[in-house]
Amino acid sequence: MEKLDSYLNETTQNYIESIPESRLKKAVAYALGGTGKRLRPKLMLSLIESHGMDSKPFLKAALALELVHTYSLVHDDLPAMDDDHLRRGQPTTHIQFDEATAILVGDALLSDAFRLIGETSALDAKAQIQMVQILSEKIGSRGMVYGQILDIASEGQAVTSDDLMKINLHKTSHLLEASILFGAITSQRSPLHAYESLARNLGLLYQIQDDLLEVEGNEATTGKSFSDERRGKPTFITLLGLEKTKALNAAYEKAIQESLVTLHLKGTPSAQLMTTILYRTH
Ligand code: GRG
Repeated sequence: MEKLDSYLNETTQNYIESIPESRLKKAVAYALGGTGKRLRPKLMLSLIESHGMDSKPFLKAALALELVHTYSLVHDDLPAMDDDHLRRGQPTTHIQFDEATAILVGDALLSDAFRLIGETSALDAKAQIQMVQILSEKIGSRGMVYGQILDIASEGQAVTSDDLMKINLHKTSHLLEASILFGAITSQRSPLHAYESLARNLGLLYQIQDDLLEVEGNEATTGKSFSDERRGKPTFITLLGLEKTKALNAAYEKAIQESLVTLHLKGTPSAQLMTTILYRTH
């Protein structure tokens, strides 16, 4: 994973250098900094490496996933959305800069993501178009943005655990699905739906873990503020109780382990990364 971190640092730096000198450039660099884990590009790159390929030629497409993820966090933290002040162990972008700059940072990151896919010259045109279609589908009006509006609409409403699952599927799983699909397309794997289903379960587990960490962790270890709890938003724990939430977590963990066996990923970099997610403490 250290190799992937070093690759990603360099690619991120080159991307930042491609932006004209401006407040926007400084704020983009700031938003991409901090303690971000860069899970989404690592999911793609580690899957490529798991299939015995060098992931370096595909770094730009991997960075596109991190740009989209960072855009979603910067916009989600805005006062009109979750109104958060701490992200990745540092003040949120609109606190450090201002709201207009934070909106533009998100706009730039989202737009530039598609440029980076087009600039990944190791991918043929067919693969690039497939990735553009998948990413757009997974994050747009039927994906992550839909999840965000469902989340906002659910505030103050009676929400069931199924509603919460639907929100999480759209807000969290879909971008993880795109990340794994990017890796599967690059390494020419099929059937794609098997990889998609693995990522879907990983995203749902990730969100259940967030709820568990919110009870068991604190702001110092997670580096983000616990706005859900403060805003009285429902979580799996408030809806199902701690024991059932832990059981749900264990069921997703089992499904993920089974997929890793079916896809012959056990013992590969991809499985190692997923294990760090399964047993994360922040
Ligand atoms: C604003 C269009 C729009 C969408 C926002 C992603 C999202 C939708 C909101 C962010 C808040 C949230 C709880 C999202 C769920 C996904 C999630 C667990 C994000 C945190 O991802 P990590 O842990 O963060 O990978 P780092 O900082 O490590 O990259």
